[in-house]
Amino acid sequence: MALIGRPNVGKSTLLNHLLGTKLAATTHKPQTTRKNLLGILQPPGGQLLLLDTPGYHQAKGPLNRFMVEQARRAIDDADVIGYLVEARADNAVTPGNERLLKVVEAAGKPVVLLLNKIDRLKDKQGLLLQLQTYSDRLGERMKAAVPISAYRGDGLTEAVVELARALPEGQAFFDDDRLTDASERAVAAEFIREKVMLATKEELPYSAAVTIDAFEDQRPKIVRILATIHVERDSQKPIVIGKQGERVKRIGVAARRDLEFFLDSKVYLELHVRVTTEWSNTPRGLAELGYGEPAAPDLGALAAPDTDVDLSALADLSPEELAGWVDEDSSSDGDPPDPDHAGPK
Ligand SMILES: Nc1nc2c(ncn2[C@@H]2O[C@H](COP(=O)(O)OP(=O)(O)O)[C@@H](O)[C@H]2O)c(=O)[nH]1
Ligand SMILES: [Mg+2]
Repeated sequence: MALIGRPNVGKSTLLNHLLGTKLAATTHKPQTTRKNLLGILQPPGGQLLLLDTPGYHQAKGPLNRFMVEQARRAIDDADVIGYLVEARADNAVTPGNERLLKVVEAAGKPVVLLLNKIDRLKDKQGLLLQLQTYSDRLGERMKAAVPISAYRGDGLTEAVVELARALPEGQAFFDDDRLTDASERAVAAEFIREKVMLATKEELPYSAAVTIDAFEDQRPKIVRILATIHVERDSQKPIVIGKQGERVKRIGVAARRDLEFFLDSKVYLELHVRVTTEWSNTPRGLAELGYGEPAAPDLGALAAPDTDVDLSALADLSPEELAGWVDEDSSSDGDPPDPDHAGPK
């Protein structure tokens, strides 16, 4: 299932609280999450796959487009949508949520509405107005609505129960001790980026990215990590480094603390700051810093294309014959066209 919502509504906080450990980066700044991140919740006798997503917002520029595309893809792939909205005491739907609500309506999937940050809401009665609005709009698709505080933990058991109830039964995908499908390297990069965001206030908008240059796992002794913080412009470098390097040092100390907890090991962390000009403005720059298409085709790419050919004869083929067919197809014209040789311009 996918955790969907506007930037800053608390999706990543919810994921972390449910998993009982910090996995996703969370800050008070919008657009902290840039890429979908899978958390695997393992209640007794089941497995819930929760996809944390970037906030749904109006996309300007390649990085924002990538982020919104991630959220859309999560909606497409999910069996159930966990739709987070900020709890409020009236029936208003903010313009941002209105756009997202339309996407959720169009997806036609079961929705569990999660009204987050109830700890900040004084007038709990007013929640009913908000609930009614969403229930009118989503109709039967809305399977449940649960007021929660992702931060404090209120309502989370009920939220999980409702999400699990809305999910179809299926095979467990992962081993029962897995927390995520993301690599430790990827998580390390996110933890460091979170600390950069927290340490830089508004001076450095959203132009930092982190790559891991080396990850030497010498557990149980130590994990040695070398990472680069990429900024877009020369003027941003001193903002991250700080006076006599004090800021980057603080970033390192804070990131190392989280990493030692996550990796359950002593960690040696070395950070470098580099200007990677306009990395967020080109698809190539984005891909190089980890915001590109995954190397392996995703399920979307493997979906059967529309065809008017009668495929019923396939049913009579043995598996061996079928394998032969598939091979032959993919070596001739089954491959997607090479974008660099896509014919006359
Ligand atoms: N008061 C309150 N704050 C919350 C709650 N959940 C999240 N937050 C805060 O909202 C901000 C955004 O959280 P985050 O999880 O990064 O939001 P995301 O962008 O939806 O992933 C952070 O400062 C969180 O501490 C909650 O239940 N109550
Ligand atoms: Mg987030």
